[in-house]
Amino acid sequence: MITLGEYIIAKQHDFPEASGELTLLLGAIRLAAKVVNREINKAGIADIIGTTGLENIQGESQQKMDLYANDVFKAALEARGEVCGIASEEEENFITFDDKRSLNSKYIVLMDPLDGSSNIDVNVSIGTIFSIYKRISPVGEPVVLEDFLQPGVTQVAAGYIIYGSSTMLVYTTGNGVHGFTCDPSLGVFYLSHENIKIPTDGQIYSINEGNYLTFPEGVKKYLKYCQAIDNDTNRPYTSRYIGSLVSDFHRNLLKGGIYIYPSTASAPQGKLRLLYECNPMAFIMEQAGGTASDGFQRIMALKPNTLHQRIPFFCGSKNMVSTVQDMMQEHSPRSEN
Ligand code: AHM
Ligand code: MG
Repeated sequence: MITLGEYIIAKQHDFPEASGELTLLLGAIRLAAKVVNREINKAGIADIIGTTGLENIQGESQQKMDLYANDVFKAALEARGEVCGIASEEEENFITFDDKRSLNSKYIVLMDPLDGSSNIDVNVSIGTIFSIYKRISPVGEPVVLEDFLQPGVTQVAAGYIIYGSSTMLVYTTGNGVHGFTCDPSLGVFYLSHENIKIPTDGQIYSINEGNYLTFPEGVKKYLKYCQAIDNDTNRPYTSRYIGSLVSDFHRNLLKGGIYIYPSTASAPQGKLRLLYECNPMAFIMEQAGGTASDGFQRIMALKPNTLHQRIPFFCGSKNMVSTVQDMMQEHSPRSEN
């Protein structure tokens, strides 16, 4: 039985220049995950479900647990002094940690502290998503916006925690994707899924089909393709949509499938955030052998413009994403001209 802490230290040797800072940083995330997990597990009996009556910067209603998780991760990251700044889906602006030790650290963290949190009231799995970069501003100075607007290809590490029927932490540092399951009696994460690979061809598609009428033509065509009967390709595929990105992603990662959140009439750029949701999931997906795209281009190659930027997201088994991309291309305004 290998614990997450032991595994991270063992893997540190993959990086000859490693100073141990990333190891401590991942340790802070692991600790915050355990605290949030404990609170989520008693959500039904404590006064922590429901909304705060407030909205976040994107005009979405904030759940009490959104804010709680945000505070826990922020405090854990600040306390260890291994991070010079963070940006969060729940914060309007990025935050500088300005004690001397933090200012001298080289890492920044971007996070969605509690994704899919509207599912908490009904006891459905939710998650935390995080992404780690090296700052580009000089060490010793406060972080600047440009530190956070780096393309996903520069990520040093990314991961998620899924608070589900069991709690798991899945992460990559660019050397494969590894999953750890929490033993609740000990509060310890043990290695349970080493080197996860997504099947090249999957049979599950995950999308909020209620928005069908305003999907791009390429997506509509792909959905009809998924539903068509064809023995050779095992179609029709199975439709599964929890409405909790981490859970939908995790299932598809293990079983093979595609997750799509395209542009819709009410969300012309899609709903998901490039920095807090799409880039980290794209890094994990690529490391597992899959693909993540905005329908046309690789997600991780995009240069972000703003902290809370949204982007259409097509992510999963390589051949599935490639098929839908071809259909998007075929129906793009450029190819129709
Ligand atoms: P959130 O960050 O506000 O929780 O929103 C993201 C969530 C994802 O977890 C999920 O995949 C998606 O929103 C569901 O959206 P919809 O209800 O429009 O299908
Ligand atoms: Mg989210």
